[in-house]
Amino acid sequence: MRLSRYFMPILKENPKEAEIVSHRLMLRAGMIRQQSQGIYSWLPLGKRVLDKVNAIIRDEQNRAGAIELSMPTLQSAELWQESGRYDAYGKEMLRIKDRQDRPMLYGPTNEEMVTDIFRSSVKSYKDLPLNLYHIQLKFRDEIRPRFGTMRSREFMMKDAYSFDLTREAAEHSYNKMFAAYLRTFDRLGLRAIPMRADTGPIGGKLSHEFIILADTGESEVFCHKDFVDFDIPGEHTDFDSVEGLQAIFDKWTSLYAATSEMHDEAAFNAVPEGDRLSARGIEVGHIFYFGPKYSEPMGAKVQGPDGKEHFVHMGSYGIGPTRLVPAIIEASHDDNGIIWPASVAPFDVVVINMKAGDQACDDTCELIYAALSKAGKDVLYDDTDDRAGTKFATADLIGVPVQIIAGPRAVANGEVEVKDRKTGARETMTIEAAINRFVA
Ligand code: P5A
Repeated sequence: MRLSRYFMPILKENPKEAEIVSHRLMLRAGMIRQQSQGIYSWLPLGKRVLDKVNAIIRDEQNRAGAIELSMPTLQSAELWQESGRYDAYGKEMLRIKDRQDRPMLYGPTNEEMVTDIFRSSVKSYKDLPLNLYHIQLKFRDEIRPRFGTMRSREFMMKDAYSFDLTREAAEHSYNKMFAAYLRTFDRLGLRAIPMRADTGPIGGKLSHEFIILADTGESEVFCHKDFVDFDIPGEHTDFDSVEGLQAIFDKWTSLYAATSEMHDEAAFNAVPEGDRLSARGIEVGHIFYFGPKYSEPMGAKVQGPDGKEHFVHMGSYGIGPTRLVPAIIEASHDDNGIIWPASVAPFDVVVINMKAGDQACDDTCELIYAALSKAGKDVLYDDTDDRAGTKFATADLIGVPVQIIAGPRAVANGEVEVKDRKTGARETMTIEAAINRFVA
């Protein structure tokens, strides 16, 4: 991508409305734009990061055996009347009428809709287990939308829904998502700790919130400090192994960890004082087991091996991609801007032409740009005629992990400078060596 032809509206000044660093940096880097309260456009740079986050989420959902579909944002009120949640959901639900005066709503979540899909075609236990997910916009008319896309009214959610014949089987489905979530957040460069949490309007008795520790987090959390160093389930985790996944779940729930709503002061005080971590956190995921809460009122049942009909046991599993992007920034930035983990960086490398119009600089940059693009890298080429200082500031602000800097003096020697955004380390090397670093 040539910066001269890209759309990346950088702000020079700090936006006044942004209270936390991620919101400030997302606005300054031209990643998002507020359209109305708690409703955002994702501009091209932000969209790239969001897409990469979603690709990792999708990859781990698929690995755990979940199957992707796509459900609409608008739902009929009837479904919600069946489950009994239409009235209970309150003012957070955006209610709409269509031209025939039929009550509709902008979905805040999809338990009802997916239960309807399930009951229309699954009739036998032989088709279980089943886990269906999508990545779709949701709307919740939050009282206090704030911090940009961290808590917005329209937001994206990956929501998965599992269906099983028995409670035991449903627990295995829960454990699959539990392990998948640990892997997902790890791949996003985050340490998320599962904590016992309140189930709120989704319901059920068992749930875990996945929390990132951050001073700007909205939740107050309490946990054992050892969670910070626990091992993440590996790439070859067998998601069909009931014992294997149970062992992961048991280990990750063996020590104290709870959000303020579920906090048990006495249990926390039993943790040795030096091991207690009392902090603020950002909830990036939340998983639930609620058994037949929706299947019973909505008549979602299958024939079991005993020939009888059974209401299915369900769980639901949410991750907030549009919250994850600012959460990653909260965890990874410095005074100059964002520092993206390589896995979600909008570009792998930025090539900075320090003297656009200078033949040798232009030729060198074009050569590097072409070679790296051909090698499948996402390359941003700063071919603008901005001052070098502006270019460096922009490259630092948008947080691309590696900068290749081509200035007249180095280029005259057949060299460029390679800068690591995170450490700030700079290295002068031949053009060929700079290319090989990515191509090899
Ligand atoms: C689980 C999947 C649910 O809605 N139903 C389907 C269940 N859970 S939840 O905890 O309410 O939300 C799941 C995740 O969505 C993100 N999220 C938000 N992100 C941005 N702005 C919001 N207003 C918002 N509300 C929820 C969070 O990451 C949450 O964990």
